[in-house]
Amino acid sequence: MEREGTRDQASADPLDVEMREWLDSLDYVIGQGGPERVSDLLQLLQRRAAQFGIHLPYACNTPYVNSITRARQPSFPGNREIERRIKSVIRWNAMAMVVRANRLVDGIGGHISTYASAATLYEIGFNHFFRGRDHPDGADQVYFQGHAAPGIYARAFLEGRLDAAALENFRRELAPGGGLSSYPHPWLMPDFWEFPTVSMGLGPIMAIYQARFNRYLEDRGLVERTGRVWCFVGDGETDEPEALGAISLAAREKLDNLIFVVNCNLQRLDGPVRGNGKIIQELERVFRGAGWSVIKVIWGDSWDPLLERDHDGALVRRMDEAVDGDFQKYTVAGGAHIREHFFGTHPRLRRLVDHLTDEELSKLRRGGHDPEKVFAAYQAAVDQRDAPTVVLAKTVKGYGLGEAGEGKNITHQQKKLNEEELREFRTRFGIPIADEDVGRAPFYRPPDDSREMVYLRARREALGGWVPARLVAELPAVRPPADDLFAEFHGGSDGREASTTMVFVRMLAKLLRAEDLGRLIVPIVPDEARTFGMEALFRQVGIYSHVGQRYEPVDSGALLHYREATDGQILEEGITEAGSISSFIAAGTAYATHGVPTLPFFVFYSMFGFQRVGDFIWAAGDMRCRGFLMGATAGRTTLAGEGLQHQDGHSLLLAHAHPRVVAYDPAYAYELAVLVSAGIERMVARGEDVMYYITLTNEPYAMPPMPEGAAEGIVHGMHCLRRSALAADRRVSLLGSGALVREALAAAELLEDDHGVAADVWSVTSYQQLFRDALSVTRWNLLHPGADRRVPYVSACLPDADVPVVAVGDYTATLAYAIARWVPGGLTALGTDGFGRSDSREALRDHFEVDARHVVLAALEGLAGRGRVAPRDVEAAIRRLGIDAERPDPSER
Ligand SMILES: Cc1ncc(C[n+]2csc(CCOP(=O)(O)OP(=O)(O)O)c2C)c(N)n1
Ligand SMILES: [Mg+2]
Repeated sequence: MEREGTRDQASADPLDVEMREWLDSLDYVIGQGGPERVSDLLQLLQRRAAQFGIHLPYACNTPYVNSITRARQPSFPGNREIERRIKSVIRWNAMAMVVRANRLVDGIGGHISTYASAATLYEIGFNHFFRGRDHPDGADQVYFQGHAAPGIYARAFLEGRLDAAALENFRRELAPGGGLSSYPHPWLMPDFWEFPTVSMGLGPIMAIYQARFNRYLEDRGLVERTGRVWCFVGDGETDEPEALGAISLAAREKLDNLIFVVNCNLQRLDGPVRGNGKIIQELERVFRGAGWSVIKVIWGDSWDPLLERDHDGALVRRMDEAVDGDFQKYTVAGGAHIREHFFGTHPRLRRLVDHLTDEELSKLRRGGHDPEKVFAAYQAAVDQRDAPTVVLAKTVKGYGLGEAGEGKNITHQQKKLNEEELREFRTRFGIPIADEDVGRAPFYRPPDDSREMVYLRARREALGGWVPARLVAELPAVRPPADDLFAEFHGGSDGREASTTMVFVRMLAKLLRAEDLGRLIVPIVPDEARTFGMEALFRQVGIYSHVGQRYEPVDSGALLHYREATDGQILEEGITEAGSISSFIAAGTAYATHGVPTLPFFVFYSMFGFQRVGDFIWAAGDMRCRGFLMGATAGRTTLAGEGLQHQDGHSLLLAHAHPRVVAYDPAYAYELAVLVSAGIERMVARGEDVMYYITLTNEPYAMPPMPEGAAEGIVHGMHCLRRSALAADRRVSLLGSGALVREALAAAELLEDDHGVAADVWSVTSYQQLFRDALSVTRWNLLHPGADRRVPYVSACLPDADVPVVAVGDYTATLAYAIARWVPGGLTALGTDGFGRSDSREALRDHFEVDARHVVLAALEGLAGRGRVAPRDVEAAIRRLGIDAERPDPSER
């Protein structure tokens, strides 16, 4: 700074002369040698300086100007005027959609200002880049910013894909004839939206793994060619850890099929994203540091002449110096303010804009609103090789809303424009709506044969069809696995001990070899393959790596060495559940996005599943994702030793609420086999949009053979394991789940041997499925009072109100209590409420009061309640079982 001051005062300073000479030399090389030569020379100088111990300060930032100078901008291939008119009409309809919806139903919501800021970013994409399904080079996959949806609908309206009635019912999906969903929801609009993005941060990471999965499909020969992945992100959204959390993967994998466009309108919901700093510079640092190509689109063309006259760099310095809070203010405060506060800080700067009026100053456009600058950026992005690209585009939030909100802090939630504001909007964008009509905010579509409509259709045709569009093409027939694949698991283990995890790994290995289906299976693990004993698969099918294996693994001599291969099948994601579930989603939706029905099996620590990435699983349901979520090391007391943060006693409770998740807690190999087989049948053969969540445990025990006819009950949620042969009038039914089935069986023996109580034992594989069935039957009965009563499956299994029912499981008691309403005599549930802790299984089951002794106690107590056992006998049993009745409640410890 001081040096600059000195230069101003004395132009004959020898230092100045020296500087001039250096700059002249540089100009010469730029003129003669081109950019590569310049870059080589600068690097040479830098290395030379380093030899003398001189290091440049570390900088990941370039000056606050466009990455692509005017001189390097490609010529614009489109018709600027027609594209502007199309965009204006879309702007109007997008705004009108929200305004009309809120007039009809006050408070129905919707967003105007986000799309208003992003219209050029999208329209350049639609007119020049986004490839549809018919494009010979493969369709692009576009992740739209969720709350920019009105703009995307408004374009589809012009395209003739949505009619005015649909727009009229924006956010009123239950209106007659249906309506448009608030945000991109494939579940609700399965022909239109592909990617749900409105839970912020999920879109960006899903897009990264989508781009990587596309490479996987190509490398494994499952798809010949895939298109590009475009992800539109809000600048505020980048605060979400998921949004930036995987960007280094994208660079490491050299995903040049991936383009992020960050709409830097400098605002989020409440106010500025970085009032005291600069979001574009911050993101530039982060992305460059991670190895991305970064293209900044900051200034529109009206700034170019000013920058070209900025010989001493004063303007660029001022651009660097002003913070985002200032830039937001310039949008709102007008030309005189900009002259005074931005250019007025230095006499030379002020002189630079002497020839411009205040109005002209206020119209100096930002780069993200300049079609040619945006086009240049996208062109550079698609031309980029070996790295992903992020386009950082500076825009104005609520662009065009004027007094109604442009750049204001309230703009995010602006949903209502008065007549005056509508008129201004109409005039600013030249929409042919008469003064007397404008107050109604009618939708407007140019005549079909107008130049705009002809142009718009021609562009989409040239680019291969509509975007977004979700299509489920006729899928190739996939032969189901042969029956004998599962047969071995039905037969039991002959007394040999195995855990359900071990059984599953064996099943997976066999499935991977299955004809047809095998190659479609995508095993996914977040660095836990060894934990689950899956390392044999490394050799069998290999770990996917685009570059293969460039090193000799340390364990190369071992049979099960760490084998990476370009056609490897396993996605070994490293320690990222968010990344793994993103891969799961890409694989589980490939049937729709690529017409390839890949079937993912994501195996993870059950504790780090629904709890950690539940929002992704919710989005996966919305996306109609298919696949298996395998929650290994499940059960609060079954995973011994690992303690409070690992022991999962509630993932089934979380899974319970996911509409498209079918959740199971199997105990035995044959149950697992029946469930996996049923899941494959539903997802692959019948094409149902469901995901299976299946818990796996690491407790080894002998696997019994499958009882005759058990399969149906296993799928419905419960089947009988043991019918008591005891002819006693005191009977109980014991329900066990997962590994705790064995506690129920042990309790049955104790009850019979010590108390003369006949005990039937059921394995409940899914409280969720029992609950859903009962709920649906109850609803039907409610709506059909005159008809014969239907009976829920669980009530049919447990019909006798006189027989106490005790449920024991390794999950919170809520799970079993969910069905209590349909168990005629009610039930007592023993569960594992409270934090887990490290100890042996035996100690933990005692602690949580879910071992066989506590099941016996609950059964006796149930009989006592029915007058079948005397209370003092229950007290005696407590003593005999060694239960301390006064110890603290485990759910609070
Ligand atoms: C996970 C999550 N948290 C909060 C929200 C609510 N929300 C919707 S839009 C928004 C602000 C978005 O700001 P930005 O990302 O900058 O997008 P802009 O509208 O400015 O383009 C917020 C907080 C959400 N949709 N998802
Ligand atoms: Mg923003």
